[in-house]
Amino acid sequence: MAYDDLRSFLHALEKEGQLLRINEQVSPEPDLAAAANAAGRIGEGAPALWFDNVTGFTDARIAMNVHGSWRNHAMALGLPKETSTREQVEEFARRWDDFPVTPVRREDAPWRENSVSGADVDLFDVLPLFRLNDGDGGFYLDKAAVVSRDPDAPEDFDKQNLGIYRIEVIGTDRLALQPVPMHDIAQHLRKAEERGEDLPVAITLGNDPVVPIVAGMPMAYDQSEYEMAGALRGEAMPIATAPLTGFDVPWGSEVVIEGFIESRVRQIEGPFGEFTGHYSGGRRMPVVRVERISHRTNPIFESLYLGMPWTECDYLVGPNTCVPLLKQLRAEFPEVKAVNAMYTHGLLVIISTAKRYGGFAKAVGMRAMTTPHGLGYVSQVILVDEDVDPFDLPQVMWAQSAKVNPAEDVVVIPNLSVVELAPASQPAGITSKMIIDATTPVKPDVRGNFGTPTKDLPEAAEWADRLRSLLANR
Ligand SMILES: [Mn+2]
Repeated sequence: MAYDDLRSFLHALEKEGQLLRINEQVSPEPDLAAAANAAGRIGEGAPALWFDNVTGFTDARIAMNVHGSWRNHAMALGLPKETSTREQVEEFARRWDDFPVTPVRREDAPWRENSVSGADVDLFDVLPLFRLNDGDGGFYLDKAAVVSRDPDAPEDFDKQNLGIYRIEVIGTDRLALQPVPMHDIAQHLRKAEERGEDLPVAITLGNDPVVPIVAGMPMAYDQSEYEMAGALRGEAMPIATAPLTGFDVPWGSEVVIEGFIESRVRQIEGPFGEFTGHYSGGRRMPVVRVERISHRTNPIFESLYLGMPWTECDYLVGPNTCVPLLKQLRAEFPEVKAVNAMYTHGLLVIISTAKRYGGFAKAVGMRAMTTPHGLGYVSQVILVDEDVDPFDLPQVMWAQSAKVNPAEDVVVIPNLSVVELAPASQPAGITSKMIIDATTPVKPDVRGNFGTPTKDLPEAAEWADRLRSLLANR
């Protein structure tokens, strides 16, 4: 079952005990972020958090940690909350094959109820802003889906992009936005700036729970996030036309902010506590001039805490990174069995694969580094045999400890691209990358003494059942 907006999803979470209303009065800082931070520290099944009694705000409704547990992530996909992580990834991969599902356009978008434009725009009037980590340089919109179009192909629906970027509020009608060079919006901005034009953007806040999943997903440049949302939701994604830009935005958004990235203007943005568990410093970033805000009556402000993993961010970018990598690799290498990109936004990736011939696994590792996700993130790849489960870390460590001959199986490639946020990059945005080939060599690669592996005895499975029943009936 699909949710058409954030509100209906929050109701569903509440019915399942996966939303917690904080009724007592709290302060905007540090309580809101500290509570969402703590949600990642209380064990599995943490709920979404709802605040509407915040000191200093007369009319605020704030939702945090909406995707911040495997239970909530399952429900975002319309699955029962008990669905295991593995089953969620597998179901996600099945639904990927339904792509593309054409979205449905609706006229009556609820965010049309209220709007301000021009000199009346004041972001602080609409959004209850607060800081997340105590070293952050300002207020952030960190779960907004940003819509932009390719200036060379403005009518091309598939090249219209929906992406999540960190956005700092730097004035009543000014935002600083970080377009990572590997992301689609950076290509749109580069083309606009080459023409000396501003780039229109529609920044949508508080969306149905599949929108942040597709907006943060490394798809091909000309694959539509809305058509992928339809595949993941199991029904067409409702969209509407934004009044200023004419862009396609989610029908159900709480708030739609429209404006222009000003051509060739940069301003200091940051610092900001990031998904890497480190702050990124202040850097010069493009500036958005906000010209119109449309919003629902009593809008909900959705924010996401991120910092030292695990946080909501890690759930949100887990399966939506594993599955595109799996599918993109399999398109050329059907031998690839499974991909685990769950750690620190897939800076490290574990891939299980069968081998066509000697040296094959290393080729799979190099290909992972050149996928849309790989160009900006994958700096380490561990390759394991097809019978090793990349989600079973003790198995992976067994493969690495027993099968790797470091001089030949560890390959380091210098000076490749990575997001500037990667704390180990030097200079920022450049890193060496490593392949650890922990697969068993096959001909003509005859290295090592792997001739006779021990396998679990054929009778072991039956004995496991026997032991379980003996223990249960003691
Ligand atoms: Mn895109």
